[in-house]
Amino acid sequence: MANIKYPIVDVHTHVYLPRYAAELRARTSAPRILNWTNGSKTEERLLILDGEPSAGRPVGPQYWDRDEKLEFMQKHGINISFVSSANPWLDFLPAARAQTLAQELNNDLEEYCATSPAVEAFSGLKSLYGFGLLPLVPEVEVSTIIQTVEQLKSLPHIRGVIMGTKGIGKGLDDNALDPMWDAIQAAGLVVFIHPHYGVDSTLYGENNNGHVLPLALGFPFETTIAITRLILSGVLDRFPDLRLLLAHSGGALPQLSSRLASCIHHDPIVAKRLKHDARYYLGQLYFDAVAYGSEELTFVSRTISRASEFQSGGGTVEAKVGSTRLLFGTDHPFFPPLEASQKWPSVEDNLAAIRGMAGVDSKIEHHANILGLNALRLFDLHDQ
Ligand code: 5CU
Repeated sequence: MANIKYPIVDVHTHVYLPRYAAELRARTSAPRILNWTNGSKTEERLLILDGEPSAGRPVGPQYWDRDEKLEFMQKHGINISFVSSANPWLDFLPAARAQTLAQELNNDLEEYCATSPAVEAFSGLKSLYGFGLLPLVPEVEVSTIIQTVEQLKSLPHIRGVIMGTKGIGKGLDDNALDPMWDAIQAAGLVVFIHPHYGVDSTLYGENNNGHVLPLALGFPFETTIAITRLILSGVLDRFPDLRLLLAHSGGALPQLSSRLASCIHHDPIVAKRLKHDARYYLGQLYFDAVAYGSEELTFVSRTISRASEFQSGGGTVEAKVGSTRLLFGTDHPFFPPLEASQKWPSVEDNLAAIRGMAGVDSKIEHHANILGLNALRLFDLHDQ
């Protein structure tokens, strides 16, 4: 299958739209954008993570300027990006403000994508599509969330929704969210589940390790817990057509899925609750390929493929799902190069990881799937 024609599609790439950046600038506590003066130089800084130094980190147009996104894509040969708001979304806002801002930002993102250049080699396709936002905050009416799902459905370049792990305050496994899952499933929107809170930075030790523990471990563990809770609560049984895309290759879920299955089996509360073995549900999920290593991606792919062995009646899992459920991502504008460089090492690492996966290296269509075709299928985009 050499010479396959396929686009490179980035499903994990973020933006702080100008309206959102303005919201952060108006704040006096995290999350916020502040002016930081160092000697004679004043620059804007971003403060979003728990425990981040009070001066935050440099922030600039790479976070909000669409031209910078397009330039980054061109530099790395990326044809299409599915852009999502970066964390912490609307989590910190009161319900009324979250509701208004969600609708406004969704319209802004539609405009951002709708007016993006067409992809030359793939007629009918734009270079930018988006994941919208829902007002997922405590005290919001679920009917308001459903209205926002309806809004997203009406925006042609918005193909999904990004959300964190808190739901409306009680996590994603909160039964009160069932009408939301139902509406999202009916709308055919893809849900991108992304972490923000990590785990307590003082857990099991006190040394200062900068952002390493929260980003390398806290983020993926948060995703692992959130998706495990969804599985345990039966959401994937009740909404089998829900399409969930997990950040950072699903965190530790692939690695821990057999252990999870065993723990469920031995637990009197949960043992009879689920329709399937826990490992089955991996075949129902999508995983970004933001893992930085071939061995890890190979493992994730094999673990997803194995899901078909755990069918217990009802529902079908494709026989070889592994490479059709992994999707290339960059995490732009996070993880920028430390020195001026033509290409971003973080992106090059993720591309090399895909190209170096065991068992797929000689099969060009597997690369094509992970680098772009899986995304076209997942988001229902067709070259004309
Ligand atoms: O570097 C970071 O803090 C982050 C973040 O906050 N969100 C993300 O998606 N990637 C990296």
